[in-house]
Amino acid sequence: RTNPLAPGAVHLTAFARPVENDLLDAIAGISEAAPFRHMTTPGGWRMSVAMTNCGNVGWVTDRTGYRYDARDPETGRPWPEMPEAFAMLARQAAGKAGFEGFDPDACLVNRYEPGSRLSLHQDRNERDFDCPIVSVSLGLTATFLWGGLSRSDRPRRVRLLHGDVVVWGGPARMTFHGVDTLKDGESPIGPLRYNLTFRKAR
Ligand code: MD3
Ligand code: FE
Repeated sequence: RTNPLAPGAVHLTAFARPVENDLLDAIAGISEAAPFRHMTTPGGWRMSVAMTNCGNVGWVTDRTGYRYDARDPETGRPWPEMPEAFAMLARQAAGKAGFEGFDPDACLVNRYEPGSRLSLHQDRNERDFDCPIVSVSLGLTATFLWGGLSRSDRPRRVRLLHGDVVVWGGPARMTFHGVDTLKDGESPIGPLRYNLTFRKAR
C-alpha cells in the first residue's frame, strides 16, 4: 500500500517484506566486517542506538562532530560495499515515490534494543538535499516522531512496522524527526529493530 503521509513523504507498507531475508543476511555480513557500535555525540553522550554503515561513505559521530567518512574509524578499513539487494530496494522505493534514478552512496544501519531511542534531529550532513532519504524498518514496531521544519513543532507519531519503507524527499526532507523509546515485544526477528537509511551523501 502506498500512503502519502504529507508532501514529499511516502509510506510503502510492507514493501521490503519480499526481500527481508536478503536484507537480514546482508546486515549479518556487514556487521561481521564493521561491527555495530554505540557512537558518542559531540556533546559526550553515548547513543543508545548501535550503528554501522555500508557504501562508499558512512555516517559517524564522535567528540569532534558529525560527518560522512570513507573509513570505519573503529577498524581503519573502508566500509563494506553496499549489497545489491540494498541498492535495488532503495531505488525501487524511491521510484514509487517519484524519485527516479536514486543512487545512494551511503547506508546507515541502526540497531535498536528495547529502551533505545533517537532524539529529535535533522539529517543535514548530506551534500544535496534534493535527493530523498529512503528508510527501511525491520523487527519491532517503532513509534517514529515526525516534526516540522522547526525543532519546537509538535511531532506526529507514526508507527513503523516490520518491512515498512518510507521515502522522505522534497518538503519533508529537512523535517525534524526521531524515534520514541522502543518497547519490548515480539517480532519476526526477535526483540530488536533494525532501520536502514539510504542516503546520497556526496
Ligand atoms: C525524515 N533514523 O538514521 S528512519 C536516522 O528509525 C534516523 O532509525 C530513524 O532518523 C530510525 O537519521 C528514522 C526515518 C527517517 C529517516 C531520515 C529522515 C525519516 C526522515 C530524514 C528526513 C526526514
Ligand atoms: Fe534522521
